Order: sequence, then C-alpha cells, then structure tokens
Amino acid sequence: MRIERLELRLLRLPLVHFFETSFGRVFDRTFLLVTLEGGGEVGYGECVAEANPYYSSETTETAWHLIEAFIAPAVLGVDFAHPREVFPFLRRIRGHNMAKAAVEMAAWDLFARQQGVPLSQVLGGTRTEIASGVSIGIQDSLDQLADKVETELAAGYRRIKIKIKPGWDLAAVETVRSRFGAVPLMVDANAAYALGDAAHLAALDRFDLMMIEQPLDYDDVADHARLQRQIATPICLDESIHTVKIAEEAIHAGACRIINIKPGRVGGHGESIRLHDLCASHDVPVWHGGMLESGIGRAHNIHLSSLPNFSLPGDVAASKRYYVPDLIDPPIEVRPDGTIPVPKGPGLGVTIVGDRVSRATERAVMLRAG
Ligand code: OSB
Ligand code: MG
Repeated sequence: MRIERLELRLLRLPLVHFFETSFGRVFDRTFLLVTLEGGGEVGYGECVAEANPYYSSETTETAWHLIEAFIAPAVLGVDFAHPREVFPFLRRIRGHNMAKAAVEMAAWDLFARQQGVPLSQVLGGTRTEIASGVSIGIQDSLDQLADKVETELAAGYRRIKIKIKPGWDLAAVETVRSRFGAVPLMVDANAAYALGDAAHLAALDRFDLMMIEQPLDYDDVADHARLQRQIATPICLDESIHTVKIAEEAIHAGACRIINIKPGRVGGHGESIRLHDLCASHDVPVWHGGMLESGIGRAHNIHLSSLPNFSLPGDVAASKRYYVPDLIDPPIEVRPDGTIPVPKGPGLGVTIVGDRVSRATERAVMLRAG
C-alpha cells in the first residue's frame, strides 16, 4: 500500500444540541479530515482533536501542524505492507497521538478498500452489530436532564452516561435513579475532582453505577489507584490512557477496572487493538469512547467496536444526535434494540457526501511525495 497523496481539511459543523462537560459548553465542532490516496483508492481518517486544549493537549491547529510538517512528509511515497506498520513508523515523533491516528486510521480504510473487504475484517472484528450507549452533557436543570434521559431510553440506547462535575453530581444521579430506576447508568467527570474528594465520590456508591469515568487528573494513575481503594464504584480511565504501557501500569496499580478506548487518544487502530488485547488478557472489559465525531469518525469507531472485548455499550450513537445532515448518507442510525449494524461494504462502508464536506471546509491543502 503506497501512500501517494494526502489531503488535509479543516472542517466545522454546527452541533444539533450544545454539549457541556466539566470543562465547558460547545455549540459546534471543528475537526480535521485526512484523505489518503494510493493504488487508485482513497481512505479517510477524522482527527478528534478539538479547537481547544481542554480534553487533551492537542488541538486542531497542533494536529494540522504535525500532519503537514512531519507526519505527511514521513509517510508520503512509503509502501506499507500493512497499516499496523504506520504507528511504529512514526515513533520518532513524540506524542501527538490524535494527529498520528487521523493518518493511521485513513491508512486502515485505504488498505481495507484495496482488499475489497470491510474495515472490521482487517481489524479483527467478530461482531456484526455493536451495542450503543449515549453520553448526556451537563444540562441547565435537573428536569432537562430527566427529559434527555427519557428520550434516549425511548430510542433504545443500552446505557446512559451523564457528565458530572462538582455541583452537578449527586443530585443529577439521584434524579435519574428516582425517575428511571435500575437502568444501566454511569458517570463521566472528565478529571473534575481531586483525591481529597474521595469521601464525596464514595457517596455515589449507593447508586450502583456501572462505573465512574476519569474522576481525577487527565495524566494521573497513582491517585486513581488510591481512590479505587476508597470507593466501590469501578473506575474507568479515559484521559489518562495515552499508551498501552500506561494502561498496563494502570491495571497493575489497580487504578481502573474498565478502560475506555478512543483510537485518537492512543494513536490509531493498531494501538487500539494492542490496548484491547492487553485488557482482554487481564479480564478488563473495554468500551469505545466518543469524541462527537462526524459520520466518518463514527464509522471507524463502529468497525473497531466489533472486536470481542468491547463488551460494554460504547459512546457510539446515531448521527442525528450530533449533525443534521451528517457528512455521510445514509447517516448512522440506532435500531430500536439499541444496536448499530457494522457496515458491510469495503473499508468504512459508508458514503461520504463530497459537497457537504466541501461546504463545511474552512481550509484545505493537498500534499504529495517529494
Ligand atoms: O470524555 O468521553 C469524553 C466528548 C468530547 C470529549 C470527551 C468526551 C466526550 C463525550 C461525548 O463524552 C461522547 C460522544 O457522544 O461522542
Ligand atoms: Mg470521557
């Protein structure tokens, strides 16, 4: 698989509904789209870095710089036998996993299309459908939160995740439990607490949550291990898991019992598969996280979620919760039983609408070998 050209685009799409986490409220999504060309086929990768450095240190602009100045010059003209070679090939570049992942994932799509098989097949997926959950942001009132939960349960989603932060935690969980009973429920703090909040977080134990996601700092492992010894609710790590090595340390330290896999955070599909396999060997279940992706990134996530140890419902939901219209047509839909079928066509197996991509594009560059 020789990579002949790389097109980089900066896109912006308005969100159907604002999304609020412990670090703020967003009304639209800015992201990069990478298109690789080789052997008469194309492959697509969506970079999940956001406009701001609040979830992670990478931003759309740092990713643009890394791809244009370092990653594209490294991979253009190179003949890879398999896309799993791309991430190790880039090891001279430290960090910048989201920038690397956008190119690496496009290479997997390109490879699968060249083979004429679905991406899930080359990734090693075994499921024909995935279980879908939703991530519900911080709302203006508990009533609005209850309305949202009601809508999503009626749509069939297999589990509800609500975002929490100090001042929006116990009452929010209490509201959901008292209105909806024993539904599969979890919370995501996006690093909003400190170890000194352990007693406060232990008050969540009585709600029988599936897990609490990333309560402490974005780069912490040791304090999560200390916290896990003080609370019964299983800890799931998101932000902290930047590499397979850190995941191994976290598992051995007892810092988490569950891991959220986002390919952008760890450097792409190859590293996600290694992380998935590591967790499976330690009986740590994983689920697929979400980054408010367009249908292109969403399709990547669905294919990856077809691997066997993705045994919990992920944050991979229907397009219409995010963008109308989506960049793909038909959009990703969730069936009434809360599942999404894994696309069967070659590569991503979804149809990207060129003029919607063009209209959302704010900047573009075409890069070639040499
Ligand atoms: O922490 O999982 C997170 C969105 C942006 C950044 C971080 C996170 C999220 C979500 C939304 O929770 C998941 C989704 O619906 O795509
Ligand atoms: Mg999270």
